Amino acid sequence: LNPEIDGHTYKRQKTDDINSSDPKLARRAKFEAVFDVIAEELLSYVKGEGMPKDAVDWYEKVLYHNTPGGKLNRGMSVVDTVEILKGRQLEDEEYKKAAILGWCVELLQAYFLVADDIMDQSVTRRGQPCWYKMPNVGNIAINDAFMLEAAIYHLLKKHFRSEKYYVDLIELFLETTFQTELGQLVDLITAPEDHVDLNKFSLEKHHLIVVYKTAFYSFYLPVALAMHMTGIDAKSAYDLALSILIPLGEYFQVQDDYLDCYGKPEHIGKIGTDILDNKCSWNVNTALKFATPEQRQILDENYGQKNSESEAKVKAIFSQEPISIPTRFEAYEKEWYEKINGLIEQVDEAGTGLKKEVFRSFLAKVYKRSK
Ligand code: GPP
Ligand code: MG
Ligand code: MG
Ligand code: MG
Repeated sequence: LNPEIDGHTYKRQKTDDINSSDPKLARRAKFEAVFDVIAEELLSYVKGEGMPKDAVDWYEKVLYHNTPGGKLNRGMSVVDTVEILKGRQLEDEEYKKAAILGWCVELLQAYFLVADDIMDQSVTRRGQPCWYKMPNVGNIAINDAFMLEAAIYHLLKKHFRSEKYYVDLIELFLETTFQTELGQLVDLITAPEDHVDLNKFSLEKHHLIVVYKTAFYSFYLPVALAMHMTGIDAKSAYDLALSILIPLGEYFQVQDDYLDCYGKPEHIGKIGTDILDNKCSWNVNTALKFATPEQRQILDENYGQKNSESEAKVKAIFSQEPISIPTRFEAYEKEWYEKINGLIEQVDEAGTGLKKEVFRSFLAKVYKRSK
């Protein structure tokens, strides 16, 4: 690793912000402070196993490079949801437990992203090089991804083993991981590198991919964790949560696909690779639906070709009439916002113990996001 970066450089010393008069900043800083605690727990476990100092330092860098530093929507939603469901501010111990579950979601995300960036051959993430692209990392990133995942179950055992919902938490993480890996599988095999066939794409296929690769872990998981923590156990309540959070997750991944092409790398923190990677994205599926025969031919010839000239030709077609991806995206966003709000309005609060505000606050976090 870059020798001038010692392990501690990654530590966030944001404790000052906890007392900030900006409530959003203070909230984030309070959540981030819990990461220092769990990172320390994981590192002292590794030290206790007698691992050499360079291994401990390596794991510290893996944890800090890959886990904090994102938007933290998923992790902080666990805390927000517990608070909304309890209808009051959390006591210190409750807060800490909810935040640990939140960080477990962020660790799951870190695990996925380290692996996803290798598979997608991405270059940057959150404004820095992807982990596997860092000096001296390379294929070690594969093991690092596994160790980010292992941290989840270590922390669950340490902090939740005596809770009656312990097994529910483990099953939920395992099940959600499997669903995400299924989504990733379909995402990858629908985008072979050496054989472009746009006839294999469809918006139905896209729907399947995004629900599995994104919606379960990003939207259902944080809320379901909070529901377990607050003692909700009726299956009907979980089904209801799923029926809103899956469409919300689909909307979120459509935004991700849109931003892959139309977001500014300096703003979204990553350079889009979907066109080069032959991905079954919302953009290309929408383009295929409205393309003229001439536009279709240009797409057939250039989509998924690993060169920037072809990529630029595809981008130009995406913005041309009658395809007009930006205009269609705007319409999609409006339609889904209304659709999801409609679903939220129908939530039976008394019958399930859920609150509309759980979903409203999650929707507010992602609506019209630009990164
Ligand atoms: C997002 O896809 C999906 C994931 C990050 C899940 C990965 C799952 C694994 C089992 C590794 P994406 O490639 O569009 O995300 P991004 O645009 O952030 O690279
Ligand atoms: Mg990717
Ligand atoms: Mg991917
Ligand atoms: Mg993407």
